[in-house]
Amino acid sequence: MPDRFVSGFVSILGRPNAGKSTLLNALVGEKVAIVTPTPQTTRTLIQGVLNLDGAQVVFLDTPGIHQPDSAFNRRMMETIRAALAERDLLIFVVDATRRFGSADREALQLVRTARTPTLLALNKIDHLKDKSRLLPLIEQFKSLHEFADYLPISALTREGLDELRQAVIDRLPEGPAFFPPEHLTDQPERFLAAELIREKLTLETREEIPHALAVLVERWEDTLKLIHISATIFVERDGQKAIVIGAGGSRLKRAGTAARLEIEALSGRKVFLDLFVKVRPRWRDDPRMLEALDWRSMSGGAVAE
Ligand SMILES: Nc1nc2c(ncn2[C@@H]2O[C@H](COP(=O)(O)OP(=O)(O)O)[C@@H](O)[C@H]2O)c(=O)[nH]1
Ligand SMILES: [Mg+2]
Repeated sequence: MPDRFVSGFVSILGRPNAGKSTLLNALVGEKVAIVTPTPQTTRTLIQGVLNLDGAQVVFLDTPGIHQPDSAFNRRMMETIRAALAERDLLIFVVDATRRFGSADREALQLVRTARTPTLLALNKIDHLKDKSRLLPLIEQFKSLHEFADYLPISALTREGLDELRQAVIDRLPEGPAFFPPEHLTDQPERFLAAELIREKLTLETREEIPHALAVLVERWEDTLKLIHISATIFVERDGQKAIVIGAGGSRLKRAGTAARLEIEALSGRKVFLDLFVKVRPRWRDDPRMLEALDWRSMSGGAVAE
């Protein structure tokens, strides 16, 4: 037994698509956050808990730092600010295959306001052909902020993750476990199901559609053997509805099957999944809709007519 137990809260931050959610899943060893190639897939704070012999780390995945252009995006930015407060440590994730730009500078500026020790995780090194590009990139970030450490990683192949995990644990204070060991995330099952449906639809559609997609679970009937789930998929325009449904319903069917299989694996039960598509113009500026989509506000269900 280790003589010392450490615990703490660690937020994962960075620009859209840097690989934050992939990193969270890799760190905790389970899929708690959905991942797609589309920026702004993560819309809320996603908790994932890592339990080790001598440590418990509560990670928090966040939406990508971006310029907000709707009430929904402003809410996402508030969410990020909330994830900066009262943390023991931050992990700032950057896509090391991309050039440093002004958006990196702005994202970093936000993180600096927290005055919390921050690890720089240089992600996607599996995709970096010329490894000598890492050093100048590190220098660039170093010139703007004194990070606690600089760690090249691949969230996808898990290269460098042992070192990152160790770097986190080394910086956590002594303290008790906050959650029982079986607690992996604070997300309710029905929210996770809605997220998985949104992930599969996002993977099936392209361009602007994913940003107009929202999924709400309206009904969840649990029997010993079977879960019956009815979910509504919201889009903003008729054309988007047609795209989501696909020719003869093919796209909706494919996404639904893929989501159902993952929900079944997660719950260990057979799932019966009903999906409906509704047009809700400008939902991203509708406060009632934003409340309903945020499970932490606990008012789901009331907006689907
Ligand atoms: N090659 C490579 N791709 C990655 C890595 N980490 C994430 N990705 C991909 O980058 C995209 C965005 O990942 P995601 O975790 O959703 O990024 P987030 O927006 O920061 O949460 C997805 O297509 C991931 O598969 C990595 O280490 N290497
Ligand atoms: Mg994400």
